[in-house]
Amino acid sequence: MAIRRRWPMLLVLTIAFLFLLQNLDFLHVIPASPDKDRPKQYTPNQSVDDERFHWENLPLRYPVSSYNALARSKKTLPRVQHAFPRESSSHALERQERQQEVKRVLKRCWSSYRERAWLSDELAPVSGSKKDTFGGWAATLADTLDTLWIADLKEEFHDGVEALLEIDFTKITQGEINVFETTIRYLGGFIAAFDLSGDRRLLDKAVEVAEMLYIAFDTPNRMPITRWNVEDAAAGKPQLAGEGVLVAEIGSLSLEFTRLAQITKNDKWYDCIDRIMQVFDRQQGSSNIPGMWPLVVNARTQDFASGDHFTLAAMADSLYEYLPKMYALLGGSSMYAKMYEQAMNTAIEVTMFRPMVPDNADILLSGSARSTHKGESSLEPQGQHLVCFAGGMLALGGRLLNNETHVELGRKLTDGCIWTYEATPLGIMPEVFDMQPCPSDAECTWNESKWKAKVLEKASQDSEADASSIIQRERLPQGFTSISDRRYILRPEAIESVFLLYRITGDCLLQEKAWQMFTNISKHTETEFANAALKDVTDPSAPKDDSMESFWTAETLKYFYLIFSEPDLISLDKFVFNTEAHPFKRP
Ligand SMILES: *[C@@H]1O[C@H](CO)[C@@H](O)[C@H](O)[C@H]1NC(C)=O
Ligand SMILES: *[C@@H]1O[C@H](CO)[C@@H](O)[C@H](O)[C@H]1NC(C)=O
Ligand SMILES: *[C@@H]1O[C@H](CO)[C@@H](O)[C@H](O)[C@H]1NC(C)=O
Ligand SMILES: CC(=O)N[C@H]1CO[C@H](CO)[C@@H](O)[C@@H]1O
Repeated sequence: MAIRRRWPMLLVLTIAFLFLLQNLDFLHVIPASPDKDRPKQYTPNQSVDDERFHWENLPLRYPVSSYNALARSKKTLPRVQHAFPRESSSHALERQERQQEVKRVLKRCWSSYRERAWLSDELAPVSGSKKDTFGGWAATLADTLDTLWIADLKEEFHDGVEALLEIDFTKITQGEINVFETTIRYLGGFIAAFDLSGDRRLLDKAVEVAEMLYIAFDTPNRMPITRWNVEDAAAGKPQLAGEGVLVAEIGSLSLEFTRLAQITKNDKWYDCIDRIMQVFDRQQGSSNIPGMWPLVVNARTQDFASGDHFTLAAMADSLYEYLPKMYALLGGSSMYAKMYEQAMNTAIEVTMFRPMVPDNADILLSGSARSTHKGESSLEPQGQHLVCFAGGMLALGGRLLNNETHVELGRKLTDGCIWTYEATPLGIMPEVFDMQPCPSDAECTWNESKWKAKVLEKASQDSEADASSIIQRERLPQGFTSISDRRYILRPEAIESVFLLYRITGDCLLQEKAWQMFTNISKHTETEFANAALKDVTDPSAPKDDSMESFWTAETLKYFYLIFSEPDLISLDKFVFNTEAHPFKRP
């Protein structure tokens, strides 16, 4: 409390001082264009005479001379959702029972958070204590609001909104914040909660977070700092964009800021992300694997093409996911259509493979590619839980851009995730593992001795062991050649794609698979208070981790709830989900 009170006064003095300094070289700064003829621009309700620090009053070192304007497309995009027929009453009954079970788990987690970790970032689900992991601004609360609304927990929602209004985004509990995580969880959470409820106070909160994040873009080339020291920024210290930044972190801020620009009719919010996406667009053909961008890029020199590691998986993921989603949110856009199509043409060819599995299932996984010379690449046949989003992305992109091949490939990738869930003793997929690619997608017959030979090769450090003893010791299900991370951290990506594919294709089998995933997950992760991450999905007796990240209630349970809802609840023709499962209204 003491810190919270003292902070703003200190800052006001520092800023006043820096403002004076700044004014000395004011002539070097290009003045921002006045917000001309935009009468409808939204003005947040902020009381200016409170004692809080206001980010929007911090002078910019590098203001923009004219904003890249948000375009409004008149195009009608193709229908995304399947035309669902009327369901039978027995199907409806079973579906509703399943949905109530998801809701029960959600309520249980929420009341433990309310009781034991209120206004902290996370509940610690094993010990029943709390922790701050994302800036200390009540991440679970901000991230879960829209889930509460969707699951018709309106009392909990309103209670949450009241508490949220007290969260002060100038109160920092850690030196550095992750701009991407703050954008997708907090900004995305507030925007979606506003889009659903229409409560203006949530929009004001979204603007408050965005005004803070906007300072991360205040660098000479307007590229944002992705791991950002908030205290230094608040003190007005000079900033430079990073030289090695993850493409996911710099490339997936676009949906949130674009939606904010649409709601507030303020181009400032679109401009800041458009400058980044223009660089991705211009350099898409220049990397070693044209169409894709390397995992790490240089934001300071704006070199987005040099690097040798290419993947749709961790640390790149939502850069690609946001391409078709931006297309949807903008109501069509030739730049995003081109970026999506070129990226997928390449990714399908160089990262996706059919693994050799005992039942010869016709499934796909998405691995990584290495390339040190333009035009050549080698596949790393890794599977990750996180990359399971890719099935849903391709199905959505395929519908929006009329490419049935993408919908089919999206289904095979989703089936790959379902398959790996079913292959482990707990019925839950591990974080990271390897499988053996078949010689071709068409020729893929299980060969046990080939699998064992690969297991031996991968475990080369124990030359004495034979394949069978490695398989036993490592608890490798048939088809897995190694498992390098055995955890399940309550992640959403598999159910996310199962949900999207269900809404897009209408295949009821996907609801059955979702139910199986849900029952296994809720059974194995349940604790006295809530649900916890698992240390090892291949060992039913393994202990749990004392962790429940906010995406469990923000994403995982939301998608489980929605797959058992009527298909017009958050229809994909009316909403687009950000990468934290926050639904934004499509214009
Ligand atoms: C603006 O916020 C104040 C509280 O901060 C509230 O009393 C007032 O009613 C709000 N005005 C509008 C127009 O919402
Ligand atoms: C559909 O996608 C595939 C793979 O990306 C591509 O090869 C094909 O040309 C696309 N078809 C159309 C009609 O765009
Ligand atoms: C299985 O793979 C081994 C090589 O690992 C090969 O010698 C054998 O012929 C294969 N079996 C079949 C039925 O293809
Ligand atoms: C491994 C495991 O527990 N799998 C179970 C997952 O859930 C379904 C029922 O929904 C069971 O049939 C599986 O045995």
